[in-house]
Amino acid sequence: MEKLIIQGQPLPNMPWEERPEGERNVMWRCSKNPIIPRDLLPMSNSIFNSAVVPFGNGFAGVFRCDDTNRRMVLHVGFSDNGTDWHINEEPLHFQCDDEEIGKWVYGYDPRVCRIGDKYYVTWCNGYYGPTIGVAWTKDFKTFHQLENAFLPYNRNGVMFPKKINGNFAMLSRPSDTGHTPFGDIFYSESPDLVYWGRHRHVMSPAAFEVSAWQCMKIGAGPIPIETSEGWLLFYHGVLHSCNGYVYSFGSALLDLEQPWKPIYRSGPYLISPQKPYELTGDVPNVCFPCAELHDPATGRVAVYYGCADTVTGLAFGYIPEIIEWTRKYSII
Ligand code: BMA
Repeated sequence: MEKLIIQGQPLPNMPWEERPEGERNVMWRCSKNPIIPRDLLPMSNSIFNSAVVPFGNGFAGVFRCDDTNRRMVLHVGFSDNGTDWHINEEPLHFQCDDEEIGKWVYGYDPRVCRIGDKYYVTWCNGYYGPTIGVAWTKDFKTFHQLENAFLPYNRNGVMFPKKINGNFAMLSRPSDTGHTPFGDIFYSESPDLVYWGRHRHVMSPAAFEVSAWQCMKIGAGPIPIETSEGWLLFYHGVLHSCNGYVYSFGSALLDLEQPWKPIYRSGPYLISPQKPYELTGDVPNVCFPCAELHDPATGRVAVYYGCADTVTGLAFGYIPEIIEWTRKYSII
């Protein structure tokens, strides 16, 4: 690999721990995991599958907080260091010009993507079944909700951090009304964030005899990271075991100009449920990444992932090593 160029704003203050002595894997967990407990809010049952971005001198985020009614709601949070979070007790309320779209039903698994001076939130939005809600904010106080991107049923809407071919771009995973037993990643473009089209297929689940952790369904995770080798995408994959679904995550590299074309895709997982807080909780055996922070100069990346649908964890790695590993163990 020629010298890798990684795009993004400098982030020397991002959360970070060096690879522990004796650690052989390409990514490793934060020693403070889980960094967000389930009951950080007085009325939270669980806080997981959440999204964070650099904001001001620190970080801001949109968090999936299921409450003690077990309703799926979103909350805004702030942090100076990316590991200790203050989450607003009041749920996030979107402003929307159209009551039909703005009527809150449920929302979960948010992603936050900065493009220019706006932060776009995409989430799984209840509208006669799950679909992809879209909103933007500049200050993490007022959020303006736009049209849902797609017809139901869809999940895991993940925007690219810049326009592609002059259009906004998003990955998503068409689904069903329940715990979908299938799922491919697709790519779509929009000139105005209202009308989405030019749908392209990106990746299907892998054959179980090739890479079983991702053999039932897959879905995009954090906002893709632009590098000179392609878009680095972390994505989750699901194995249907005799004990239920198991969610792990791996990595892929997508073509820069045609991101629906994967270049490499990891056969092995990067992180799979192995620690007690990943193995046990409201939904056992889940590692579900929704956000990342990275520092281009050092190549450091920190991935935020939901653990057992209950708490939030953080895993670290070096982007050049992850790309090299993805290439070396690619199943493409
Ligand atoms: C998926 C989504 C995620 C969840 C996962 C495991 O279908 O609902 O929010 O983390 O299942 O339960």
